[in-house]
Amino acid sequence: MRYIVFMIVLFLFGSMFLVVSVAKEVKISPTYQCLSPNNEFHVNMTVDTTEYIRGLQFKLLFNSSVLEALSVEKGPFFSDALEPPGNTINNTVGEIVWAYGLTTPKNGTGNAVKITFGAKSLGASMLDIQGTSQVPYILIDANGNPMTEGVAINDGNISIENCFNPCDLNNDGIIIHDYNDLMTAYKCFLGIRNCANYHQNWNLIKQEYECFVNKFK
Ligand SMILES: [Ca+2]
Repeated sequence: MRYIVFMIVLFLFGSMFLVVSVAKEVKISPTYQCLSPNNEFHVNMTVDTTEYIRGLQFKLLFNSSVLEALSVEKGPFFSDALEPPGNTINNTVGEIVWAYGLTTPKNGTGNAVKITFGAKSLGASMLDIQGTSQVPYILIDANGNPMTEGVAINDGNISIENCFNPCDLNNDGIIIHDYNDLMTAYKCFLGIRNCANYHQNWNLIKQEYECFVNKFK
């Protein structure tokens, strides 16, 4: 019996290690933003890797009739990264092709790239992260080779419209059980944030609570 328990524990630890050891992810955060036209906003490309990486190379596709890419900058996770020549923003086709190389390989989690967009007109755009012909899986390993094992890639979505939803104060598309909306309502109530009609308006706090528990009509 003890032996079986020991084997089960060993198996569980083993599978945990397996899950941890292969974790490699590149994602756009936040995953969803709703904005009004003529706004500038930014998204982060977040890297999460237990394996050491020496850089990344990606193509990001967007809807060029809705968005205009204004700049691509290093995020804090890539603060010591170098930029090879050949990085381009193409606002005609809606494509960013970019690469960064790290002087010292690193692992961990953080914002590697910050991309600023301008919202041109009403509509929607996916922020579709892809590999390039040189680096199909986006990340480059510590030896400078493209990682060919699966890297989880999570794209972003942008919606340009008249976004105000009384149940979605932080405009992230999450309406029910969003603690951040509750906190926003509370900050508006206290006057820490400047929000139309919210200051000391107890009815709006109650309304946000009804949104939170999905009882707002
Ligand atoms: Ca929300």
